[in-house]
Amino acid sequence: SSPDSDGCTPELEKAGLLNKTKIAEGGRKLRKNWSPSWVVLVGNSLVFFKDPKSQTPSSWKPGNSRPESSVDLRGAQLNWAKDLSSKKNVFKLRTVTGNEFLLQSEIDSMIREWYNTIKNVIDRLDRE
Ligand code: I3P
Repeated sequence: SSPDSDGCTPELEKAGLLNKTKIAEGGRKLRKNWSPSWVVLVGNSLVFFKDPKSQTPSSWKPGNSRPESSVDLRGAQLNWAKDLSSKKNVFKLRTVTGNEFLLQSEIDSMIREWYNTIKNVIDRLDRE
């Protein structure tokens, strides 16, 4: 069980390296700029870290290093996005605020795991 037995620190659910590009900000389309991102799913948020060098367990503990950005999954939409990229294994995450991200991995099993894990969080929040 977690050392945080008071439940005040959200559970770390998943972390890994994915290719990421933001394609819209507040509904306004952005130019794609793919880059590797260290992605951490913690509580109701997907948190993006820029520096792939800081991939140690201590560095992605909440609060230990500064995220590049983070996404609130409440009300978010998740869809496979075959038609939005020439790359394989791409899904799109759209926030309630109209920010859109594409996430991608060359590893089929990895992208499927991320899709399923994020989907589960969104569905759980929808039921609350
Ligand atoms: C884009 C770049 C992206 C590509 C995008 C291009 O060109 O090659 O990798 O997206 O395709 O426009 P640039 O570097 O000149 O901005 P994918 O790799 O996801 O296909 P798109 O315009 O069809 O989205």
